[in-house]
Amino acid sequence: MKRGTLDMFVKPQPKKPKYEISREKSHHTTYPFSVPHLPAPHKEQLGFAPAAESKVINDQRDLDLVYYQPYIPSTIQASLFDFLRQELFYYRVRYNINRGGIQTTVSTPRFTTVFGVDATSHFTSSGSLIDAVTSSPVEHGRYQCKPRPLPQCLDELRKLVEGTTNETYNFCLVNYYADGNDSISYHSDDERFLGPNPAIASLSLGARRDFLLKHKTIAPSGTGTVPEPKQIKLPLGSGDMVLMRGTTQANWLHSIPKRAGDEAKRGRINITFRKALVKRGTENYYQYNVGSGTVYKWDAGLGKMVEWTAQAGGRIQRKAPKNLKRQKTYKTYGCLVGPQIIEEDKSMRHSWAGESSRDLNTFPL
Ligand SMILES: O=C(O)CCC(=O)C(=O)O
Repeated sequence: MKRGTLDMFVKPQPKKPKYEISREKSHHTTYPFSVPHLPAPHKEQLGFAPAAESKVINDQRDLDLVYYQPYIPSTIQASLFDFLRQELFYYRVRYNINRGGIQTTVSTPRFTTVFGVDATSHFTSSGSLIDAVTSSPVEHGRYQCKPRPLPQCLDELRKLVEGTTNETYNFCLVNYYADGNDSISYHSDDERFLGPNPAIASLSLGARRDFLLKHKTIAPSGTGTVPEPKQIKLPLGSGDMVLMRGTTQANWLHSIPKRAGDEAKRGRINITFRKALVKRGTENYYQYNVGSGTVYKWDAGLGKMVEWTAQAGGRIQRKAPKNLKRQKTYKTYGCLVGPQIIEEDKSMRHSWAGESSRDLNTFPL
């Protein structure tokens, strides 16, 4: 037997990507590694989006959704998922908060990454940050975080979605749910830095997962009982897009709950396009979606995200993160807590950070 043949059986072999890799790449000083441009067949097929007519869902109080089932053509749903999972860099963010005087570590139960900058600044085509009004370079210290421009592959999607939804976006948040244990708890994207009635376009790729919506608590009026709006479940499949607009964020909460079963094991990517108006939005999005932690990259041979470092030409494989052991349900906040580590509850994060616009009658920027 030839030397190396045995190795083939022992070592996991890198799998060939199921998409054509473009030679052109997006580079930026803030990227841990460069990101290939969208494969040409993807770009071509995106010309056929939206792949289905949209359905407006506004038959419930304060709800205004536009649902495309699907938005991304079926010809590229799977390979676009593979491409974005393989080529982007992800984070598993942990952050500390002080809850009632106790230092607690919050662990985000999914991989995240983010690109963009709020409306007070722009990126030039060469990747420099300039002031949106004066066009001079952004002064040192405007941001504590390091904003990143959208790589070409996500910028192409942004332009497409802007054209369809008639809205403009300056942020792209990406979630990767590795399996059914990854989730996002009930929250609304109602931060003040998004302005009143923000439009958020949300694209799904990969495993089908339930998207649940429920109305925020309605205070009883003096004139009798208010009919409780029904909860909604949209079984988001690969390629689907939901536009949440109007009064939806101010009044409704949404979540992707944990799931058992094989479908969720396929992994799911969610991409949201949003528009942050002020620099607080930039700080918030980078803090909670990049943090200060380790970079993760998909390892096709191992079939999981692995820690990535620039040393040794890129990949250093360490243990993939294990989901935190559930220890106790913390009823008040509806999330899982261990001794001092809890899984993220986005709604808690906003109110603790004083960023929720829920209890404000005005809209201070
Ligand atoms: O994964 C999804 O569909 C929802 C993501 C979400 O709610 C968020 O990023 O705020």
